[in-house]
Amino acid sequence: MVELTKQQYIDLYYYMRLTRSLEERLTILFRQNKVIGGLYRSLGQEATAVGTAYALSKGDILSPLIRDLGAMLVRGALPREIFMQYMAREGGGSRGRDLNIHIADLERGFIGPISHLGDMVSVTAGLALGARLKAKNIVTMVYVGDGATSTGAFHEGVNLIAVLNLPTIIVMEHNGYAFSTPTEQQCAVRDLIEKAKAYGIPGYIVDGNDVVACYEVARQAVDRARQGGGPTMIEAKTFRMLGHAQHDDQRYVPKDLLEYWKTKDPIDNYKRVLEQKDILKSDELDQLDRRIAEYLDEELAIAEASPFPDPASLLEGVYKEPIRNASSHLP
Ligand SMILES: Cc1ncc(C[n+]2csc(CCOP(=O)(O)OP(=O)(O)O)c2C)c(N)n1
Repeated sequence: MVELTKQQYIDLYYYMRLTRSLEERLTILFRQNKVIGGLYRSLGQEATAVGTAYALSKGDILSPLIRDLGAMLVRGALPREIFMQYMAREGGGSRGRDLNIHIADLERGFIGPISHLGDMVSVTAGLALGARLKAKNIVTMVYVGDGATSTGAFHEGVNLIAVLNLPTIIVMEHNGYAFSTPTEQQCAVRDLIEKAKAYGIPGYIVDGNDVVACYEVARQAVDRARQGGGPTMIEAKTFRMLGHAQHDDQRYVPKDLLEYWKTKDPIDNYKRVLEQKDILKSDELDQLDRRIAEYLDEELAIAEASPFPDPASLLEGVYKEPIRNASSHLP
């Protein structure tokens, strides 16, 4: 058992609520046509991202997925950065060159969540190996969806992590669907964690909607990795409560499945835990929600004040060496 302090219990709520409220604001911005490109939500999966990321320490590095905005917030990403990035503003991490949450900051310990289907497993292995060669004791964590666990890239990456006994935690977010494909149509095992045996890695299943359980299982894995015990695979059983992205109305998901998972909402259930444990009362939770809403108002105002990038700067920061005479490269 891992003991949590009162403040840690509150932090876990804060980051889940911040994630959801931030994504709700992004949905409004999307409908106002202010978001450039797609919008990907993590509704229903906030506990997995927040609980696991919260187990890391300063210096550790994680590789999030589009469903792991919560993990990035735990690592210190600011809502204003996320707003600016989605709205392609100059002040965003990629200065309008790339979209949604594709930003990275190794100082704060997160690399850019591209929509990888397993490819970042090897990258995270490389980070852990590099740190080992530099005698730095860090832990890396990589998130993969259920669909991604069926790719060759996933297999090669996990195998390498196992063989090198790297301090890497592989979090499999089993959210029922890969785009519109239910897990049973792309994978013959019921529990993805069965794959861990094939690699010789210890594996644990966790209720991905229980933030404390996610924290505990990740914390034990992180501690073990830091002491030289090697990698762990975690299967977080959760559900994607919205379509793949904003354009997808998920009509292929049976309604009763959604009804069932609605009763397991990670935030609603955790509110009850906090009240039962006498950590926060209902009015204190409401107060915290209001503070988060005000904070997001302020962050959005900052983001909206950021200009769009100057078109003349388009080629800056895209390649390592700026292309001086772009027209000479045209046919
Ligand atoms: C090689 C490759 N094929 C297809 C895609 C398009 N794509 C992006 S995410 C995704 C589904 C991923 O499903 P899963 O791994 O289960 O993650 P989830 O979206 O459910 O979190 C697909 C097909 C891609 N990014 N890369």
